[in-house]
Amino acid sequence: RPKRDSDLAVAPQVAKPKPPELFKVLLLNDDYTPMEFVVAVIERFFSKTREQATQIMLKVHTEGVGVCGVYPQDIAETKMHQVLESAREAQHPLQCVIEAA
Ligand code: TYC
Repeated sequence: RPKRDSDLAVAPQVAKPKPPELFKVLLLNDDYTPMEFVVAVIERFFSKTREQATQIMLKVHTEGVGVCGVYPQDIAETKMHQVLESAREAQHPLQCVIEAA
């Protein structure tokens, strides 16, 4: 039979944007970092109010770990690095990690 345009057709490329993978940014407790420093870090880098930041800090202090926020991977990594650099600068042992949400 005669060639038709449709003989060459391929599956149309349909854009299917996936929502980004999300990561939790966690703070870990230690015996030395001042509570006030932890609260200030949570306010500054996770856009929390002083009241919210204090609640998160106290959860970390009593339970050992707490979630500061949930973000796409690149943003979560940036926030973790900002926390670690701020702690290093102030010579506090505060630890921050990310974990798949
Ligand atoms: N445990 C610390 C203290 O008693 C306070 C603290 C809270 C440290 C949260 C780290 O992620 C942390 N000074």
